[in-house]
Amino acid sequence: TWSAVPAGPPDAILGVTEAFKRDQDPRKINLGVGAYRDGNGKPFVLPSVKKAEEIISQSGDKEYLPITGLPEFTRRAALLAYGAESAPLKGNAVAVTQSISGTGALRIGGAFLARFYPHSKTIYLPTPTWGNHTPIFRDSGLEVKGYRYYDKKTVGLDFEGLKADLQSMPEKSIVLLHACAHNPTGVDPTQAQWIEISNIIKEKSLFPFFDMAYQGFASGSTSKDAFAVRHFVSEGHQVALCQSFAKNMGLYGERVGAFSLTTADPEEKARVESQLKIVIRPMYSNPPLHGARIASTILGSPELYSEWEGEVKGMAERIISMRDRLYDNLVAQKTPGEWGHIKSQIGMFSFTGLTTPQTKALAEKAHIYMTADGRISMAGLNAHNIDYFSESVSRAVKG
Ligand code: PLP
Ligand code: TYF
Repeated sequence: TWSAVPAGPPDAILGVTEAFKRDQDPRKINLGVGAYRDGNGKPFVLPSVKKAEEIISQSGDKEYLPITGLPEFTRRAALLAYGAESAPLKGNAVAVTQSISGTGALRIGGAFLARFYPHSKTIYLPTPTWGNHTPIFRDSGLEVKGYRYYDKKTVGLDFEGLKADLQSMPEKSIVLLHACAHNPTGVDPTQAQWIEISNIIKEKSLFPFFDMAYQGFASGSTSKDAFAVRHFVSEGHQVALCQSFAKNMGLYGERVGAFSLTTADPEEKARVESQLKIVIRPMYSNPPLHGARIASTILGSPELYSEWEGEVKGMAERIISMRDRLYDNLVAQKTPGEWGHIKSQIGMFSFTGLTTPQTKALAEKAHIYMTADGRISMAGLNAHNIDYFSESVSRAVKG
C-alpha cells in the first residue's frame, strides 16, 4: 500500500540532536535545538513550576477542557501579552484560545485566516525564519512568500530591504513578525524601528501576525519584550498573536500556548471565537489540561508570578553572560572577523556567521553540533564548555 511513499528528510533542527546522541566523545556539545540548559548543561524545571504543580496536585479533576481551553489561563495569557492598559483587552474585544504551544497557535491562526481573512491568502515571512513557519502556513492553506530581514554583510537587520519589501506588498497582505528574539538570527528591530514598521504596515493596511515564542527570554522583562505587540495594538492595528510558554516557563513538552485576535468589539469577538472553536474542534477537540493549569497558577498568584519573573530574568541573564564570555574569548584568541554580533544579538540564539563547511568541521573534529546555517543555541554553553567551544570555533575559522 505504501510502496510509493518516499522517505522524507529529517528535521533540520531535531536531526542535529540525533547526530549528537550518536557521538560518544565526552567533550561533545549540542547547540542545535533551542531549549534552555542550566549552568551544568542540564534541562531546567523552574522552581515556580514545581511549586505550581504541588498546588495543582492538591485539587482538580481530569475532565475535558472547553474547546478554547482553560478560561483563567487564556485570560491571564492575554493579559501577560497585551498588558493591563490594552484597549481591546479592557473592552472585552480579544478573542483568545488555548493552543498546543506556539506551533499549535500558528496552525490555528493560519487555518482561521485561510478561512476567514477576506483580503488576502498570502502571508509574508522574514528571510530567514523559523524552519517550521513555511510548512505550517502552507499546510494551513495560505500562500507563503518572503520579505528581506537579515543582512549577511552586516550580520544585522536589513532595515532598508525590510521597509522596501513592506512597501511593495499588495495592500492588506498578511505579514508575520517575530515579536522578539528572532529565530534563527537573534536580530530584532529597535523600538524606533518597530515604530516605523508599524507606520508602514498601517499605511499599506497590512495585517500583522505576531509570533511571540520568547516573551521574557530576550531582555529578561516580559513587558519590555512585549513592546512590539503592545505598540501595534496601541496604534490601533488589529493583530493576530501566537504565544508559547515552552521557553519562558520551560514547559516545552507540556505544550502550553495561546492564539488570539484583537477585534472591533465584544460582539465581533464572540463571532470570531465561535469560529475559532469550529476550526479547532476537528483538529484535536480540546487542549491538554496540566500545563495550562501550571501556567495559570503561576500567572494568577502574585508570589509565584514574581518568582517566575525572577527565573525568566535569570535564564536571560545567563545567556547574556555567555554572549559576553564567548565574544571576549574569540577576540582574545584573535579569531579572524568581527564578532560584535555575538553580544548584540538577542534571545536564545546566535547566528554566528559560521559557514556550513565550518559547522561540519566542528561536528567532525570537535564534536560540536549546531544547525548547518551556523545558528547556535546560546543556552547550550556554560562555564564548563565555553572555553573548549571558543577555541574550537577559533580553530575552525582560522581553517
Ligand atoms: N515560533 C518560533 C519562532 C519558535 O522558535 C518556536 C520554537 O520554539 C515556536 C514558534 C514554537 O514552539 P512550541 O510549539 O514549542 O511552542
Ligand atoms: O528553533 C528551535 O530550535 C526551537 C525548538 O520542530 C524546536 O524552535 C525545533 C524544532 C521543532 C520544534 C521546536
